Amino acid sequence: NKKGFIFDLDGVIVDTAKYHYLAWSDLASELGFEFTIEQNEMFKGVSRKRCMEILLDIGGITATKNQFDTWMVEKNVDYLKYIDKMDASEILPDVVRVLDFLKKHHIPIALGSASKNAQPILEKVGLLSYFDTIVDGNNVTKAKPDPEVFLLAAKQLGVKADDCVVFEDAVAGIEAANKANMVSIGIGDKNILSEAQYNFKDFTEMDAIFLNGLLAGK
Ligand code: G16
Ligand code: MG
Repeated sequence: NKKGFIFDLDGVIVDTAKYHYLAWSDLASELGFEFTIEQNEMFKGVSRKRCMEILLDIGGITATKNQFDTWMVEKNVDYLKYIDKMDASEILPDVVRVLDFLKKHHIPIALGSASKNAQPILEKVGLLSYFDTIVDGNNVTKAKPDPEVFLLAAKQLGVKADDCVVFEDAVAGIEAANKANMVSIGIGDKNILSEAQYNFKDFTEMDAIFLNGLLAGK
């Protein structure tokens, strides 16, 4: 069967979590409380709106609808300032090697991200042309761990869900991939991503034997 590969963005292709953190902590300090790097873990793979809700919870702040929206926009404007400075040097190790391997084998590739800034980030780092389709926070209604983002990506690639492989760094993303009946590959801490079918610290640990196995699989 024809295979399809789906990449998460933040934490898999680039480490934008650090920029999300800077923007959220800027907002928190403006609102008069501290947002820690440990708390930022909860925000990985989670939609902007949900992050805003959690942040206000942490600060014990009740916001009007207006304030909520204003602060969310403010955070994003701040975040985009960091994103604007990104270039190819921020691509995580061996991501390009894996993308090139898939291209060489004519495997369709999708992005499956919760971010609404996915396309400009891929452009910034020069990877946009690798992707046959981008499914991101602008195209889905249900956030991870709902499988919608990955199911839509499979559909747009013209590949059956069972024949898709997902690379993810967030617990919610692994759960979404498993629900979609896809091969789930955790990129990051294997203790945190224990529900993944396979675990790798990063792409440098993923050799051609493993990748060939995925192409031959099932
Ligand atoms: C990413 C990040 C999340 C972020 C979300 C929305 O998800 O991991 O921390 O809140 O996107 O991003 P934005 O504010 O740019 O729309 P993923 O799925 O790419 O890891
Ligand atoms: Mg991620």
